[in-house]
Amino acid sequence: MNPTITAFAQSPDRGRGLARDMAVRWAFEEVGQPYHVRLLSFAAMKEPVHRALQPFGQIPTYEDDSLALFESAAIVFHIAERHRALMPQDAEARARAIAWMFAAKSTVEPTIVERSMALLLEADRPWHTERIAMLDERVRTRLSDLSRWFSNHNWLEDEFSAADIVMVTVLRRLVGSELLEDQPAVASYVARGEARPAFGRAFKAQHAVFTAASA
Ligand SMILES: N[C@@H](CCC(=O)N[C@@H](CS)C(=O)NCC(=O)O)C(=O)O
Repeated sequence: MNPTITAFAQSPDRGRGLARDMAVRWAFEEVGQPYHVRLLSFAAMKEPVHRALQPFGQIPTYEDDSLALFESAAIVFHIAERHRALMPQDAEARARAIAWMFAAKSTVEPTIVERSMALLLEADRPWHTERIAMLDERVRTRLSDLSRWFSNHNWLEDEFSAADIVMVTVLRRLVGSELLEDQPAVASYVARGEARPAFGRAFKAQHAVFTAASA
């Protein structure tokens, strides 16, 4: 049976491909694994039946015949393991690719998400300008660290891997912002990821949900 994932029935990103099922869709497309999608409303995500799969009431989740998983990076890693693809063969390079996945989710993503949330939810607060300046600076630091890496690497490891799926999807939240444009090496890395045919197919599939919901 093909795996089933969950995704937003109505994504708040208005079709920009930022919801975290995007990473999972992209991994499936890279390995050629067909999959089903169960679309959920915000209310359904908070129901006990979904929380049994995702304790925090979020998307995405993954289910196959024997396994249920949550956390997009863990799902991407599982897909890579199951298909023996998207991870370096060499044991040390593989360990480093895993480290990059953790880095994307625990070192890079929090700064970017905190800034996005502040822009979305706190714009009317008297301290907004000062706080955004501080959050911008934190993101700038991470991007400049990554920029050093991408000044002489195309991907996080020698070859494109699951770690790049996780990192590119994290960084895409900054597409269109000066923060990313100011770091051409990182912007080019994101563009390289987006140029992969598998990314294009995943984006199209997620975008179709947005188009159908807004029709
Ligand atoms: N670390 C989790 C984050 C999951 C997450 O934040 N999902 C968002 C959609 S991209 C969500 O479900 N938000 C609704 C909510 O938290 O109520 C992952 O990568 O899977």
